[in-house]
Amino acid sequence: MLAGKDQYCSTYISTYGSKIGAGGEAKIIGKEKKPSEPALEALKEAVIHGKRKIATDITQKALDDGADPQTLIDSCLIPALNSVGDKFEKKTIFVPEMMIAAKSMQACVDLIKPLIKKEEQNILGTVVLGTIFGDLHDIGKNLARLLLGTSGFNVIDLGENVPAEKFVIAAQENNADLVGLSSLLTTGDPHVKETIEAIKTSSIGDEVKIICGGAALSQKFVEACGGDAYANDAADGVKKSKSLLGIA
Ligand code: B1M
Repeated sequence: MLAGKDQYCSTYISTYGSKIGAGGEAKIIGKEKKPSEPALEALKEAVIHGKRKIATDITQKALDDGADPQTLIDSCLIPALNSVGDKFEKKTIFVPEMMIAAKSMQACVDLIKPLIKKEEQNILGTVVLGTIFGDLHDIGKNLARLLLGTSGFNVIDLGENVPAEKFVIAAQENNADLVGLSSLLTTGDPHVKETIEAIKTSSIGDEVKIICGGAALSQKFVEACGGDAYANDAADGVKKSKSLLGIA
C-alpha cells in the first residue's frame, strides 16, 4: 500500500478492514441478496466493494449485450450505493470504502452517459444546478444534470459546495428558468433555506422556480423553506421541472 501498488488501498482494506470496527461486522460486506440477473448482481457487488475495473468491465459488457442504460443506473448502481450508505450507517464500513464505492459508481455512470439519448426537441428551459454550500456530494446532482440535459434542458452545473450568492449570480447571468439545489447532509438544511431566500429576494426572484432534491430533504421541508418543488429522484426532477414550467 505504501509503495502505491495497491490502487485505492482496496487490497489493504479488504484484508484488514474486517479486523476492525463493530465486532468484525465488516465481514458482512459482500453477502448481499442475489437478484435474478447474475450479471447485475455482480455489478452491484463490484460497486459495493469499490472494484472499479470489474465494475466498469461488467457495465461495458452489459451495454455491449444490449442492456438498457437507464435500467443499469436505476436497478443496479443506485441500489448498490444505497447499500453502501446502510453499511456506513451501521459502521460496518468507513469513509475510504464509501469513497472507493462512489468512485466506482461514477466510473460506470461515465461509461453509460454517452448512451442515454437526447430527446430530439428544442431547449425546454435553462436550469442552474448545484450542491448546497458545505456539501461535497455530487453523484445525485450529476444524475439530475444528466437526465435534465438528455430531456432537453440547458443545464449550467455550478458543482458542489456552492454558496447562495453564486446560485443567485448564475441564475441572473443565465436568465435561468429554474434553480436546482441538491442537499445530502442534514447540516446543509440552513444553507438550503438561506439559498432559497437569497434567490427569492433577488431581482429574478419572481421569475425563477426552485426545485430541490437529495437525501437530506423532504417535500415538507422544501415547502417550509419556500422552494417550489421537491424531487424524489432524478427522473422526478425532470417531471417536476417540466410541470413548473408548464410543459406537458
Ligand atoms: Co456521505 N453521507 N458523507 N459521502 N454519503 C451520506 C449522505 C449519509 C446519509 C451516509 C450515512 O450516514 N448513512 C451521511 C449524511 C447523514 C446526515 O447528514 N444525516 C453522510 C455523511 C455523514 C458524510 C460525511 C460527513 C462523512 C464523514 O466525513 N464523516 C462526509 C461529508 C462531506 C461533505 O459533503 N462535506 C461524506 C462524504 C462522502 C463521500 C465523499 C465519501 C461520498 C460522496 C462522493 C461524491 O458524491 N462524489 C459519500 C457518499 C457516496 C454517501 C452515500 C453513501 C451515497 C450518496 C449518493 O451518492 N447516493 C450517502 C448514503 C446514502 O444516501 N445512502 C452518504 C446516490 C445518489 C444517486 O443519490 O444523492 O440522494 P442522491 O440523489 C438522488 C436523489 O436524491 C435526487 O436524484 C438523485 C438520483 O435519483 N436528487 C436530485 C439529488 N439531488 C437532486 C437535485 C435535483 C433533482 C433531484 O435538482 C433538480
